[in-house]
Amino acid sequence: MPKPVVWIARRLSDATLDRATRDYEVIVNTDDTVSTADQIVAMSGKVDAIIPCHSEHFSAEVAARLDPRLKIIANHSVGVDHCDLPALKARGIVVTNTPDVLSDATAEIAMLLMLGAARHAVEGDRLVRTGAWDFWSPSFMVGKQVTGARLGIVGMGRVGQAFARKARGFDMEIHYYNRRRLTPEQEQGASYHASVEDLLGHADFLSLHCPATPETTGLMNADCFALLPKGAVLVNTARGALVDEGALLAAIQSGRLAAAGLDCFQTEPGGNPALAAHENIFMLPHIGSATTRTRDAMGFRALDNLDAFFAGRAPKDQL
Ligand code: 8YV
Repeated sequence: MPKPVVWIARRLSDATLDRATRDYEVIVNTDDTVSTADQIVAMSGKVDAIIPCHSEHFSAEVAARLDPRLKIIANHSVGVDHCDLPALKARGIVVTNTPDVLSDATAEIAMLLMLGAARHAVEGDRLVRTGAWDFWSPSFMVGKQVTGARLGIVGMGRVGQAFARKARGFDMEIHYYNRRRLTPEQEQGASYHASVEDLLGHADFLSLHCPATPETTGLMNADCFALLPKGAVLVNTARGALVDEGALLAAIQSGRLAAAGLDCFQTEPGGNPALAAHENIFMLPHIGSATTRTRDAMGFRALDNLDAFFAGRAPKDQL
């Protein structure tokens, strides 16, 4: 039987490409560019499966135009907000993602952003790097202490729980909002809040870990920023769509927020120049899961899903 044909839409890790090439007939986008809707539609007529990243958009309009040859989209991402799931389902296309394997790497970036935002990492680095560091005083670059502070987590799924585990190493008091309350075993002493609004007043640091959906888009708006304790710090490693960036800017300018740490933005790639003007916003270019180990694990998880599908089994991560 001929091997299924798989389009790998971005340059995945070498180990992933080696395994994919061993088991499938593979077409790799070696240019590593983001494909347009027309390019995705054109490729769908040549392949049985696609492994895309969050950068390839499968909107309802794209889904309607996909070639019937395409049977499965095995995402190399845990987030699937770039896929219109009902529209793909209506076309009979199976969609999978890569949960679990990126939780620790993403939680590490959340920790980096939280610490960096709290302790003036951007300004401090700039001062030393540019030779502008010509002064020291006990009142110089005084930050906000993370140890023992209250951490609010919105979305206590795999990444949220991984971040809570790491934050416990800093003796943080964990508060969370989640659609469903966790079991006491999963909570590990964290305090549950039945709404985001209830949570916010308890969050000296607030970290977002929920998916971007129509319900969570613009979740952090002006009203929500106003409910945070004055001088709170926002961390976002989930999706840019969760934050109203105009409201974030206003909260930084008013001092309602002392700082923010962001790995994702409404516009990606690119970010937001108005936010970039503030050194108390520590920013990274969507690299939460970008470690060698995690990239391999994400690629392998996507391939595990393909293997199951083409062996006639339900993929573990079918959505
Ligand atoms: C990835 C992500 O870098 O998994 C996700 O949802 O946003 C990131 O971890 C990206 O999607 C890789 O495809």
